[in-house]
Amino acid sequence: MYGNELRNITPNYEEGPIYIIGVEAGGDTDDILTQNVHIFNNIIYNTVRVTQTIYAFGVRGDHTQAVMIYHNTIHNINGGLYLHYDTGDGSDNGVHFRNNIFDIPAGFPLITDEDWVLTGTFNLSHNFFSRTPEVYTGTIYWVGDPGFVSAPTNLHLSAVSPARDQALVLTPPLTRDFDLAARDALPDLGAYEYLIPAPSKKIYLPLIVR
Ligand SMILES: [Ca+2]
Repeated sequence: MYGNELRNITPNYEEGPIYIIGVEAGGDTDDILTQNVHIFNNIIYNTVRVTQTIYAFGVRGDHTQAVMIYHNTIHNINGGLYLHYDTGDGSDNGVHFRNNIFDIPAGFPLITDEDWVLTGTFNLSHNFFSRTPEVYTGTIYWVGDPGFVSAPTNLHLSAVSPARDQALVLTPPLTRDFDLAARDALPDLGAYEYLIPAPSKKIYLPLIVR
């Protein structure tokens, strides 16, 4: 799942939490694995909470392998990640969050952990958070203003964004961004690669004839 723009979502359900994107798996030992799921280069922004918290991602850790959630840009949503875990059987250590930007307003959760998931079930690194998450920061992360050009209308990174050139290079590398522009050798966090503007002036050399 990639290249989606999910915005202005205002679901109103009595029971929560609500996920914009959900990865669910079975909770019993003989349930099938949820595996080889790739969710990347999506932009998710501007939801309005009615009754229940709306999270960008809801992910269940049971029976998961190679669930990869990377290079997504999240802005102005009432929740970042909702993680939960029930009764996995030990093969369930494969949800990876890498190279995402979670720009969540103050007063709303960046990460909610329903069941205090087992160490190793969820793997986070190289994510950018608007502040320090409540749980599971991961090994390498950044906190602060991601430096968008003009949120929410333009979630590209500005020239001074601290999210530029910080991404973990994946295997195989992700070669394109949300706009299908080429990512460079030092990929940026989030859905967009910052493109160095082309020179705006042309240089004319003197023509010499002999
Ligand atoms: Ca770059």
